[in-house]
Amino acid sequence: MQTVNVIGLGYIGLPTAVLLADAGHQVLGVDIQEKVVQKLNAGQAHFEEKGLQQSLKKALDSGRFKASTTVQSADIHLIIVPTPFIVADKSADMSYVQNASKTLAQTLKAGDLVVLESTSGLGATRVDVQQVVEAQRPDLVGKVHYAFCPERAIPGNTLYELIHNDRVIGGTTPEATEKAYEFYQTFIKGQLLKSTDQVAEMVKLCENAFRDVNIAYANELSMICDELGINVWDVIRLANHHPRVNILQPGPGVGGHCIAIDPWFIAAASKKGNAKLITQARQVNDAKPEWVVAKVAEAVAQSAEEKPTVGLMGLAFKPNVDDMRESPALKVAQMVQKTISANILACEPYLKELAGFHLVNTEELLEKADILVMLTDHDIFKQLNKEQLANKTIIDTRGAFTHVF
Ligand code: SAJ
Repeated sequence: MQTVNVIGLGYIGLPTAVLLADAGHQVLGVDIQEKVVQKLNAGQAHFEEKGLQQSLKKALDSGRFKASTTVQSADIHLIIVPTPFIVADKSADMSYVQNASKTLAQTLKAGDLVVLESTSGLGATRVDVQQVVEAQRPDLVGKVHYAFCPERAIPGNTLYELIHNDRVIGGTTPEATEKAYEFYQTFIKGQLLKSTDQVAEMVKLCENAFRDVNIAYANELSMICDELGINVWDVIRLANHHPRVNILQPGPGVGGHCIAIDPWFIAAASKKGNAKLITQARQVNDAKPEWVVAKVAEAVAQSAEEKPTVGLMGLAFKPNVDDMRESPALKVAQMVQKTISANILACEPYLKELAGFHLVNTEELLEKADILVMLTDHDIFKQLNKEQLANKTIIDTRGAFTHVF
């Protein structure tokens, strides 16, 4: 058993904290949001994630987890705070990481381990954590261990993936790597792969850039096929029968706080402009919502109704989650609302309300919409049958209804 500070109780921090408590560690979850801390201590998770509510309750009942707005002395310190995207220069806002490091510095002691898990720009472990701590605590130079250990969990299956996925652990020194390895071994069942902080930082970014580039390929194919009147879903399904081909799925664009953002950090790091493909992929995926809006405008123009009703299906950034971060579906919805003259209805089963939108349930959407735009393929939508979708113009950005038609 070790004492652990988990700084940042968001989508990854909170699940990590409760898993650590379950593994027998004494965990203090730290968050700057007083409301979140109160809610958690009252046994209420502040976002939706499979199994999280029960795990939080269990962790609180065990007495090994509590939330607080202040850090305490501990052996291990995990920094899992947001690194928001700065649109202007396409870089990561490291101020939360720096502030967490400053706060931590006050309680650190010789022999402690500080691990950065937040997705960060390259070099962050040394610049935004180690150097910030050492500036505050010159007495601890060379006495605290620093490592980068990125998470790989997918929202919607975070608790399972946090434990079962392999993880890369990169210390700024071999001792730090070793210390972090020993700690992560206490609760991770996947393989722990030892490396350096710099390699680990790049690994995290390039995994998401890999997905982005491959989704861009699928999105580009979808636009070419549409132009040529070819069914892209059939093309991809059949091409994927080749033993060495695995084309991803086109959609309305790429969202979330990872894949749509991390590739920019690689591009920013290459001062010689070598990130050409990575940059191009970002542009293809970022432009996809506009392409979808143009499709909606075309359908509205061709409609027999004078002012047709457009039904937007799903606003979350991907299926079966309530997460709206960087959602391309939401971007489409906002552009449709702003630029297209039609009655606009939106259906997002994971949201009760959304400013600026008239949210309806599936029944009302199906009853009223002349044009249906499938944006986020939640399971509830995929269950619709041919009769329910009859007599509607359908723009299916996800291929969710390929089994129906
Ligand atoms: N998407 C497509 N086509 C696809 C797959 C995804 O359009 O074939 C879209 C989704 O609809 C969504 C976006 O891409 O808008 C991203 O969704 P995702 O489910 O692929 O990934 P995220 O952002 O939820 O989580 C990713 C994961 N990274 C990789 O798969 C390499 C996850 O493992 C990481 O932990 C997470 O980023 C992160 O935190 O970096």
